[in-house]
Amino acid sequence: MTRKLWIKRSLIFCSALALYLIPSCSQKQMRISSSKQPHGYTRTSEQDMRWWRESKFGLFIHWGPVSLKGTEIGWSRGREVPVEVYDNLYKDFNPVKFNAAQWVSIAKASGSKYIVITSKHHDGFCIFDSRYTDYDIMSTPFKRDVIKELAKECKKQGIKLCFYHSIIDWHHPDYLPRGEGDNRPADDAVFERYVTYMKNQLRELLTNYGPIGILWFDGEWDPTWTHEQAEALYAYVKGLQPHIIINNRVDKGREDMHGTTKEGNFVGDYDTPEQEIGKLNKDRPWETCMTICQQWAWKPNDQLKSLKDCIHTLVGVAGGDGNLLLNVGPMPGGSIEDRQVERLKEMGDWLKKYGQSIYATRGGPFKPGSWGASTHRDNLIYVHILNWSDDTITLPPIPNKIIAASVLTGGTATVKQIKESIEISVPQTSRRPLDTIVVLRLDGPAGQIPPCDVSQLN
Ligand code: H79
Repeated sequence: MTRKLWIKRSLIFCSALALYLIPSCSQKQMRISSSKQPHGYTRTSEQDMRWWRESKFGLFIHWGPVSLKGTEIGWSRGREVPVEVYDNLYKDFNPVKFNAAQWVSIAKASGSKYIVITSKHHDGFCIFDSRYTDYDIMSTPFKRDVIKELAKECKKQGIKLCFYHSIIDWHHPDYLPRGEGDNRPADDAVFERYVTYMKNQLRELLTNYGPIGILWFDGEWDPTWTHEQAEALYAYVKGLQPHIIINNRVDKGREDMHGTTKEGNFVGDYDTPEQEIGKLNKDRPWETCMTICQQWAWKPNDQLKSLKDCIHTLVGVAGGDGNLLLNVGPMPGGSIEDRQVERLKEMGDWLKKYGQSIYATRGGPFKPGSWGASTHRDNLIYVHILNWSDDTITLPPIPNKIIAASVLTGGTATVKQIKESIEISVPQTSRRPLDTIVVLRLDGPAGQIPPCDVSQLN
């Protein structure tokens, strides 16, 4: 056992004791901030979800020693990269160009309001200083706690820091089942011991870096992870940070990559469609996570999405009442590719001009489709027209009267409201290649209008 691990292990006992002694205090806080559910766990209150709901746009960051190989984080272990090679990459991980201030500035310039970074992916590598393992950033030649530096900068620049934390951990000797190509015997592995390890690390993450916005769990699908463990984990995390938001991947209710949660008493505050835009849903909060290229972790010459793709995704997501968590994978040297930074900046520039039609809006009432999407706030509906097949777009009727109309993206529009429909015509010169946004002012709140289908003839 290394000296560091010895010190780490001897500290486990003290922390465990401290944890045993404080629950009454944390439970008290929990009751104030969250509503108690019949099954003894808590859900995050609407008030605590509000900052995230209104943010609409976050930056996802997948990073680790695997960037040295340019293959996928976690998944390439035992596939493209042999296990022994993968598990030793950290010894060469020295991202000297890492600059927390720069990363946070990039996030801010993109218009995102929160950052979710992989504190640990399925491969088990910890990008933070953990006393419970030597497989962490402090054992690399870099020896700097990336999370600590980011936390400081996020606080300084006013952006929420959040963690992606994988329940799957193919590196930990007690995690079961073993990952692909991993031939270590499993006879001595005790899964419960792994759960304790994970909880200890979550306590580090939730006590050493200030307030954390979201815990974004993943890798909940192995049969070793159960609903009972999920309930306990949810309550544990809430006990440490009562205001934190926790995604649905903490529990077993997720329905494949659509990320919706099936009927049942599952814990988790929001749904998580992956690499696809979620369907309009105003009852259950959701967030699409999507890569800016193809791979989550950095890959040389990966295919970058166009600005149009990115904006259409953001608009489609907002129009469905969701959030967008757009992912970048920094390079092994510690910087983010210039072309990705440029794309993010372009999104930020667009949001600076038209962000009022995205931030703090809700989705609908006109359901998103190939024509575009709509968002609303108070008495305003923002009609985002993304594709034109005709001079006029026909929307279904609404109970409210339209008392004024304008084009946020500049130019003119003619809006005709009749009993059967709303007809919007925008001349060629007023149409914009990314998104033409027509603002309808109603005689009452748009939030009360039930979602309605837009004919696909548009
Ligand atoms: O962190 C990102 C992904 O690494 C993680 N979730 C997002 C947020 C994720 N974990 N699992 N999955 C996504 C599903 C992965 C399926 C696949 Fe595969 C991985 C398809 C291709 C690579 C498994 C391995 C199936 C084929 C090869």
